[in-house]
Amino acid sequence: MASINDIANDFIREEIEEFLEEPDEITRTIEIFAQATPAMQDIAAALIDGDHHTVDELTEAALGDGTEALEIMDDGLIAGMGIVGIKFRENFIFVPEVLACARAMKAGMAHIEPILSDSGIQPIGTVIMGTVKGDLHDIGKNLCIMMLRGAGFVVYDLGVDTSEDEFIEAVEEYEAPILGMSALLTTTMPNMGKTIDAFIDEDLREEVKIMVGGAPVTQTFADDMGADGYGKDALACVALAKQFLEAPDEEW
Ligand code: B12
Repeated sequence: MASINDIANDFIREEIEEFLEEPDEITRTIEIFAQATPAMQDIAAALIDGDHHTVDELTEAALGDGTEALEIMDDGLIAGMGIVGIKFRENFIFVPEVLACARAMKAGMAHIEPILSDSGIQPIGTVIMGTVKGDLHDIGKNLCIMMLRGAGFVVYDLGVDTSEDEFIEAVEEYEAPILGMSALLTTTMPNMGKTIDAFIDEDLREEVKIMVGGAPVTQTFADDMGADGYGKDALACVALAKQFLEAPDEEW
């Protein structure tokens, strides 16, 4: 088992010691950062600090040094956002600070997006993606979109606060066989189920495979609302979309 002293970055160690209280979260966070390189820890630290200039510079430098875009995404950006999420939940920081961290996340993503989105292969299928009505969180959805594009999917991004009608119109307009919905709030999660019901009402449910995701969403919730699949992260999102294409009639 990794120890906090396996983490090279002083700021990350202090953040864990000062702000994390749940034993399992402490263990998980230490494991994540102990296996990350010092350069990735520095990116995460700058993100936690809401310093978009430094995230921008360090991400560019890491790519220049040959670090894989996926490693930067997982060990730097997402790992940093994990600590931000815990501090926000425990009221150590508030919306303005989280917005600064989100801006820093986007500064890093701007560098890795062209790499992850550039598949260089023939398009393999079309996916509609959006964050559900009432929900403005788009970081996770955007990561999924990058990875889908990198895997060769054509993705139409409906953005945030997407209504049932907007999802239906997009699926019809682009004749998309796959729809992905993201939700980060327990209050907006039910809008996924409402959207699925709207597809049923329009007699379009058989035309599209629907996958769902977002931090509070679970496999059980996805099953209960009648989704075809649930993905815990961007890699799972791509895997699901590929499965839907390869065997469209199977249950997932
Ligand atoms: C950043 C953030 C914000 C930013 C959003 C900026 C942006 N452009 O997205 C801002 C500051 C705007 C914000 C606002 C609010 N937020 Co907020 N936010 C967060 C935070 C800290 C991080 C979310 C994030 O980006 N995570 C990183 C990404 C990479 O992870 P992810 O989104 O889960 O996505 C991954 C997977 O879930 C999956 N995935 C995502 N979508 C999909 C879709 C498919 C199809 C698939 C297969 C997979 C998949 O793949 C992704 C990549 O790996 C979370 C904390 C948390 N633990 O999640 C709170 C959190 C979600 N927010 C919360 C709250 C309460 C709010 C506000 C209500 C606060 C307020 N008082 O105003 C508002 C709501 C605004 C609104 N109407 O949406 C709560 C929600 C609690 C709850 N039970 O519902 C959380 C959990 C914080 C907490 N209290 O613990 N927030």
